[in-house]
Amino acid sequence: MAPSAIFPRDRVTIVGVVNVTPDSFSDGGRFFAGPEVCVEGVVSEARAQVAAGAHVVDVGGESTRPGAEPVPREEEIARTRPVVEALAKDLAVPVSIDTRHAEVADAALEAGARIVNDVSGLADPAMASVAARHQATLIVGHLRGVPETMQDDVRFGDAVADVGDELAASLDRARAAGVPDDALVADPGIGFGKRLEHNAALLAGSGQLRVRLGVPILVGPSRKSFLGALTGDPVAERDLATHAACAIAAFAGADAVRVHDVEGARRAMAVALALREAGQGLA
Ligand code: HH2
Repeated sequence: MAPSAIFPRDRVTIVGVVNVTPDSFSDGGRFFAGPEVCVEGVVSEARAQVAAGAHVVDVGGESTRPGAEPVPREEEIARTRPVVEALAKDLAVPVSIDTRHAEVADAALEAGARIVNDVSGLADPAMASVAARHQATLIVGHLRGVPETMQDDVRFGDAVADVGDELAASLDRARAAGVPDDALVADPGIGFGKRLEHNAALLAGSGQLRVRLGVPILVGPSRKSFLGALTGDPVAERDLATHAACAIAAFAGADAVRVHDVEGARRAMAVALALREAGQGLA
């Protein structure tokens, strides 16, 4: 499958989340039996996500929640590589590796992943060349600094303009390392060093970002704390709010959403896409 076929314009691509971490903020520890990752459990969850409508399954081995402790590379590889290998063999959809580290991405791409999802915006200088060498799709996220401290000093003039400019610079670095344009996806980094008003502006501004950057836009608001701040919902009850945020972003122009609840997203995206297309017809 060519990279451009994974995020086509005529659908909203649904990326299902499978975190093989003990400490992710909403689904940590689900697939751990003692210290070991339970690969069968992950395969069964991923199959269910694909049956529910996921176009991509995204595997992460390190939590990036605010204040999270970094995971040693060997540990992150030990968590993710066997899972990626099993999923790449088992699933009919592409597997993505969610990592900030080129070494981890390299191991996952060797094991059959087709997409690198880097929330750090290429903080590891080797990341883009690893993606290029494997002819992988590269999702470039927006993050100032590191997850440990990203919420400490948040300042934007105009969040959509600032994030757009900073993402454009990261995308240029990826191009310079040999990643072709049709293999690039940009993500404004919802919840990554942003306050509620920035998250809201970036989701509503998905279409502006798309025009500014010229590549597909992925958004990942799933279950994040700004949704709790808006609704009062605890983390386990934020899927409805997630689907509202994703639907509005998709209506505004987002090409892809990263979610924990794929079934709900499929329904929300069916409606959002129909309304977006109807709106374009009226323009
Ligand atoms: N958010 C998280 C992780 N990966 N990838 C992209 N492209 N965009 C996002 O917004 C994004 C992401 C954080 O959420 P989660 O994986 O649920 O939690 P944790 O980082 O605690 O594992």
